[in-house]
Amino acid sequence: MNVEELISSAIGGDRRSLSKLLTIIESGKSIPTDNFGAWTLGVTGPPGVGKSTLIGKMIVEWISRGEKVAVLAVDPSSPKSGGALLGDRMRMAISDANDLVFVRSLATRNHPGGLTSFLAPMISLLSQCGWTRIIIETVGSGQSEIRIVAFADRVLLVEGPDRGDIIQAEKAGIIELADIIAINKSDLPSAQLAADSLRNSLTLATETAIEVCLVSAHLGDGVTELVNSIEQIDPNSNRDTIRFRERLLSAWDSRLISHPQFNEVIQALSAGTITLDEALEQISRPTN
Ligand SMILES: Nc1nc2c(ncn2[C@@H]2O[C@H](COP(=O)(O)OP(=O)(O)O)[C@@H](O)[C@H]2O)c(=O)[nH]1
Ligand SMILES: [Mg+2]
Repeated sequence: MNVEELISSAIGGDRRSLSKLLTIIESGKSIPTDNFGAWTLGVTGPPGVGKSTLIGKMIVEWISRGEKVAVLAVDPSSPKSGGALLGDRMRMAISDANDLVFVRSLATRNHPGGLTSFLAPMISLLSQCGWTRIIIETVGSGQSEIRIVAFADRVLLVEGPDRGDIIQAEKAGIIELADIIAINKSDLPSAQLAADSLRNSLTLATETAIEVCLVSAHLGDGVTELVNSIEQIDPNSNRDTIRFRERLLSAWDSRLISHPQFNEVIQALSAGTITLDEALEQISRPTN
């Protein structure tokens, strides 16, 4: 099948065609996609806080509301299938779960220039194929993850009951990107304290109130309320500026790193044959 045939087959619901098209996009080829104004949510937070487990629970909630959920997991340890995200019991309870959930893992290590140039077309394609809730899961621990999550129109920061992690997120600037924060593992005793102390520090630090929800992905507590709040997020909030700043920076980085002379210029710099200004001059010249 050629790309056009794959697209119409994917739009018709064929998951293998959709997977193939995502692989084509990931390999750097561009495919024609229409932008349907996709609904996107970035989910970020430190490893182990329960992002994947929580996403699984939110998927169940969305399915019950008639949505179809696709997950792009930029987290090497994340479950690779919708069934694994939902868990066996849930998968059996939702008989057509497999038609309503789609999961794709993306590895950052394959893409030194970042995932920037792939995310937008992937999101468009998924939306074109009828996926109404598109989730991007990423470990929120560094600049590149912040940039990935900035590609979503809504951002959920997930934290555990450990105050230390939350302080890290504050330092990394992730909280500025977030529309809503979920403190997961509310079944553990320290969660309430973590939520209270975060709420306090947020009221001091920011003018606009960011909602802090307590949830337990294990028990399912607070998940309906969390999804309700996420649905009410206005994607054109004042966080837009921060997001577009990150999107622009990541597009810039990715262009720089994929410049054919990038390595050459670094060599020349370390050999002392050119100055930093000359280096910049060389790699900011357009290549095509
Ligand atoms: N106690 C408790 N553990 C949880 C909860 N949600 C997830 N976990 C556990 O936390 C660990 C990491 O979960 P995972 O979803 O893979 O986290 P991720 O790395 O953020 O995606 C797993 O062992 C989960 O079973 C919760 O609500 N309560
Ligand atoms: Mg995960």
